[in-house]
Amino acid sequence: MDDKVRIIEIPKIKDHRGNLSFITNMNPIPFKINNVFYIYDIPGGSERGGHAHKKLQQLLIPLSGSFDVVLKDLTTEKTMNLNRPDKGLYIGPLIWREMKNFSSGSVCLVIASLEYDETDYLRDYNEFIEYKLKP
Ligand code: T46
Repeated sequence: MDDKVRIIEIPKIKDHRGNLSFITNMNPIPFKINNVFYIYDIPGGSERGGHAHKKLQQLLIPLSGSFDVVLKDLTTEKTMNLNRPDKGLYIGPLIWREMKNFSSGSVCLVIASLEYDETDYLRDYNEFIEYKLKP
């Protein structure tokens, strides 16, 4: 799973007025940006995700607060806690993700390589496994 999931450091301009971080196409992310969305006003105890993407790559950034991302491949599973707005989680294609334990007031920014397309989603775990095992 390691080549498809990793923390990417986002450039940070430190300043006595506060920090500024920036992302442009291909820097520091390895794809061209085609969709940007954010998840916010998340009620306590909510869980999101619960799917994989066939082709889409993305970077998840905890702009505020923190949350856990559970990542599953065919044989491996790991949980990553995201809590710094200058560290994003890159997730490549065909990785199952679940997002949980959102802290109060957390905001998750998602930068994605493709526009929203429901046919790119695998929302059933068994279907995800079958898709991965397909020759
Ligand atoms: C992902 C995680 C991290 C749109 O209409 N346009 C969009 O650009 C997106 C991303 C979603 N939608 C619609 C599709 C659903 O009717 O918004 C609704 C909620 O989407 P979903 O249940 O997939 O939300 P999450 O938070 O479970 O997943 C989202 C992204 O969909 C997904 O790509 O990896 O955030």
